[in-house]
Amino acid sequence: MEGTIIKGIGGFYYVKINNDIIECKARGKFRSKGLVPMVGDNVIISIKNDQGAIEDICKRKNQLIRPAVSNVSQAFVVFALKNPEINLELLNKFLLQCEMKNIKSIVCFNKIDLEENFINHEAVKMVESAGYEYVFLNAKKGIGLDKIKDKFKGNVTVFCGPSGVGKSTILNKFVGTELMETGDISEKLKRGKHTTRHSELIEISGGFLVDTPGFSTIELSIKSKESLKEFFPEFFKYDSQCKFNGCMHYKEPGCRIKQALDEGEINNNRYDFYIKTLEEIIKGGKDKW
Ligand SMILES: Nc1nc2c(ncn2[C@@H]2O[C@H](COP(=O)(O)OP(=O)(O)OP(=O)(O)O)[C@@H](O)[C@H]2O)c(=O)[nH]1
Ligand SMILES: [Mg+2]
Ligand SMILES: [Zn+2]
Repeated sequence: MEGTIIKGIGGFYYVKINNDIIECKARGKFRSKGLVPMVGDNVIISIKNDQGAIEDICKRKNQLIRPAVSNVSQAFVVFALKNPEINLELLNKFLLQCEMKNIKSIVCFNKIDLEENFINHEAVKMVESAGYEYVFLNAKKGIGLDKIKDKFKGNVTVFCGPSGVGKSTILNKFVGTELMETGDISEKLKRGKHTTRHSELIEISGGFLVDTPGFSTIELSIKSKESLKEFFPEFFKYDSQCKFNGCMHYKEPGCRIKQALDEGEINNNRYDFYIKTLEEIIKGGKDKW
């Protein structure tokens, strides 16, 4: 039987199969291979005397470290239009991280109540120009959340973004309890900040939601400077149109991407971020921000 690990506690894994949740132990053979089952894994299990056993782990599509979840298909990248101000570079880092992990990203611009002219915000123009989906939210009032809910079906979804933007507020609305501490509460309960919580998958609208926000720290794991451009989807339509094969859209003459930049087809902030990241890779040794 095949199912999905939705929770792991003290050596037990809880595997969801259709409408059942089966408590399973992992077989010893995983340990010897250095493979540990994780939340999100699709697994083959057997059941004997009411005790489930994980027999095999299906190949992972991807793997996040914080939270430790595999097979994430979709990320809502949350930023607040104000309080805190959007850091465009950081937003691009989140988008790049999702591309590298093969996760579809949808940007959530939260706190629209604090920014009158939010539609013309620099960040919105940038995200639009790069071709990413985005939604506007007022999480506190629950405005726009239905647009997110529609997208859960068939996905394993994670929320990510910097501190204070409203991730816990949004998750609370979906999970329906005060499971996630919001900023207001954690002020009062400082010691709660260090309690380790294991992530769980929660079934919502025909999909799974990771119940803790993901990667506020970002790992950059690009194998070569040549592959960076593959993670900028707005470059794709100019594929093979540069003068030189293998053009890195950097200092090469006859670059179609730089032409598109001059013509305003490619967003300045996106290109600047691409070059900055490329230079960091060229300088070498940088595998973390
Ligand atoms: N004005 C306004 N405030 C909001 C909105 N959504 C959330 N907030 C407030 O923003 C603050 C931070 O929200 P959180 O949900 O704790 O943010 P977070 O992203 O979980 O932050 P970390 O846990 O530090 O990563 C809280 O005081 C929320 O009440 C919104 O749409 N408008
Ligand atoms: Mg939070
Ligand atoms: Zn080029």
